[in-house]
Amino acid sequence: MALAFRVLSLFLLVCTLRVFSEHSEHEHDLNGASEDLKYREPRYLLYDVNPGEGFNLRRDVYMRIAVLVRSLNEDGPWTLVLPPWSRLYHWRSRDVGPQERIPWSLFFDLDSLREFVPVMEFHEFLEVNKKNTIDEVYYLQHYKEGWDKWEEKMDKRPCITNPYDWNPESQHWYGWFFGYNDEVEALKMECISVMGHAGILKPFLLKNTSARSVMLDRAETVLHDRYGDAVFWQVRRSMRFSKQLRDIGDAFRAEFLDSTDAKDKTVVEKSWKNMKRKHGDALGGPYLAVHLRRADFVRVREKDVPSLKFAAKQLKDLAEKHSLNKIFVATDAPMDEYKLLKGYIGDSYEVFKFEPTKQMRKDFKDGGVAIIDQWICAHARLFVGTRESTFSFRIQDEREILGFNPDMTFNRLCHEKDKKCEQPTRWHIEY
Ligand SMILES: Nc1nc2c(ncn2[C@@H]2O[C@H](COP(=O)(O)OP(=O)(O)O)[C@@H](O)[C@H]2O)c(=O)[nH]1
Ligand SMILES: [Mg+2]
Repeated sequence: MALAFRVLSLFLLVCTLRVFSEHSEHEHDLNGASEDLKYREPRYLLYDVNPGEGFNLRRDVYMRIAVLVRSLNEDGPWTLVLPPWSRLYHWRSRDVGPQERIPWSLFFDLDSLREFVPVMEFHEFLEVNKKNTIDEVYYLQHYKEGWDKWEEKMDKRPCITNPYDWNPESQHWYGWFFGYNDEVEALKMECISVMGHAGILKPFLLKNTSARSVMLDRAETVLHDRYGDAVFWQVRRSMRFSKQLRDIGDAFRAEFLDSTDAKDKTVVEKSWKNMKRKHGDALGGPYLAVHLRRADFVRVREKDVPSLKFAAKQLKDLAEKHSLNKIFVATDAPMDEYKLLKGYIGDSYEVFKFEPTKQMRKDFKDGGVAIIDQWICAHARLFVGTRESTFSFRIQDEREILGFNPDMTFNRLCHEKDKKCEQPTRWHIEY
């Protein structure tokens, strides 16, 4: 079954690539020389992110790089190689098997991603690449001297820090490579100081290197070309969660929250391209959802994270105001904190939390369970998040895509001392 799936996905991938190259400007006679075939082979762009970054910022970095690769495809076929998910800081569960080398297909719908840009998994790349080396790695960094005025620029510079090591035996570079450090090496490694948007890398990739596979490490160093424009939203809309995770979330909504797409006006089109909702189109299920970010935030964002008691008060006030009797809680808090919160909310409201089965946790790991929480939050009548949490931000964009009234989305909990309680910036969808 797993093998059949892999064969099928490889086949689909090859089809996608073919379609892509058929539109390329380097169209040649298919019966032509091997030279032509060589030209038609795609180049591969790989990337990685600062190891300390969490899942939801990584999703944002994908968007920046996907826009770059799409733009590279105006010149010739390029494929974006998806960085496997390995050992993220927040994935602490010990009883779910190793949380390493997780392919994107566990979390995302790759066919949907491919409607924006050609992508492939890293293990697929290793298969088509036929060798365990990446041609060139560019480690992005800031300018050592800092900067006084913003200007777009990039320069090859000595590395300020360098996590890659030269292997004198193989004459290659060792590196982390998404947890494939025992198997994969790079032929060349250099550092580039850069200040600018992801698009600044395009001329470099087209003119200054002809390597077949190029990896950009610390890709979060470059910014979105245009944050919040229609292209930004296209790539965001293409980032659909995998069907299996959405199904689990939907089943939970139906069973406990009296929430179904037809009733809540959140039916999704088969392709994201056909989905152009307006604010207010979606109603959402009859529940309030909160993303209560705790764990490290209690320490590092002390001023923004309310006490559990004050969080409970805010939730009760909101539920009452909107006549909602059910409260769904997505949180990274330990169970005892969740129980305290539930106690503070009291018996006037039904309080829910998604509790995965042991098998679900094994199958989908901490990352998958978090996505199910996000999906359930995305379908609530009213959503309240945590300040500066990218986990909350991704729920907000999901709700923009579904077509909620922004008043029901851009809300957050506040600390008891924060009398102003400024609400989140409203990043509205553009088509
Ligand atoms: N299941 C679940 N996990 C969460 C929740 N909030 C945070 N997490 C976990 O903690 C991580 C937080 O990191 P990140 O994605 O960077 O979001 P941020 O740190 O809030 O900006 C998530 O990726 C999840 O693994 C939650 O409500 N439910
Ligand atoms: Mg984080």
